[in-house]
Amino acid sequence: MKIAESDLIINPDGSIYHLNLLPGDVADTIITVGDPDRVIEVSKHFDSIELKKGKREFITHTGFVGNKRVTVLSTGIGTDNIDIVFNELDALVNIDFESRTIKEQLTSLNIIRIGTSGAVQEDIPMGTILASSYGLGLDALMNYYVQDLSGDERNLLDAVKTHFGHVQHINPYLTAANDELLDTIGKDLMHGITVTAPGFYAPQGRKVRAKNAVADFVNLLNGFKNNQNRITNLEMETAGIYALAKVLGHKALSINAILASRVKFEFSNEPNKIVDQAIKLVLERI
Ligand code: R1P
Repeated sequence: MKIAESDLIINPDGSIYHLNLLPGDVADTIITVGDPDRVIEVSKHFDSIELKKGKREFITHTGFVGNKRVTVLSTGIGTDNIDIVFNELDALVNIDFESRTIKEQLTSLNIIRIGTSGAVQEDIPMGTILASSYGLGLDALMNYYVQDLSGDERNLLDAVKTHFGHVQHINPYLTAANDELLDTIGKDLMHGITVTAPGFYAPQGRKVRAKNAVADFVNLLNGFKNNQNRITNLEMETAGIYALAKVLGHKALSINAILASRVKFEFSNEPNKIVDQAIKLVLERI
């Protein structure tokens, strides 16, 4: 079936609407970062760069690490941006732009987020590089997609919903990391459930001037336990990445550079160094 021009917008030069990329501009291994300035911090480690493009907050560099073709792309902040990035990346590889139809042979991308994050458990030191075993979304993105949960995901999500019982207005969703990427790129790293919030201040329990509607938010998160699973950290993209990757048939892993402790009320004095360690670790393992 032909996809409508209003549903999948292709620019006059044949590029996809927001990302400004042509099919073929992206590698099968894609690193996503939130901050557009972090793209160059990743691609400066590439052995060669074949392409640099961008539009809005979506900056893309594609090149080679050894023999491996890799793309690094900035998403900006939040799961509303993840919706755009993931649908457009998928379209670049899985939609024939000429006929506007889904290709018969689908491509499954490997997508690795390198992002920053705050810890919600006391025993997680600043500078930890943490791999998200699950993404737990407190934002509304997955109210608009049909998700097919595994038994394991369903049980864990049910336990979270019971724990959040009194906070009725949140409808959380949950997706596991891709096992293969977690066992390779995420091997030897601390693992945990990463909470994805729909904002940075009250939606992550920060108190500045406005009055927060959810009391003791960080304690609500760090008090959750289910078998060996606990909530380790907070950020703003992982759950959307995991959920949409699975819906679209891609593999995803989120690597978090822990720059803050939300329980000790501290922020790192060497954030760039920690992020660089996370970047080098991922590039060595992809
Ligand atoms: C908030 O400051 C931003 O930092 C974190 C959050 O997920 C959010 O995007 O990640 P990045 O450093 O990758 O942007």
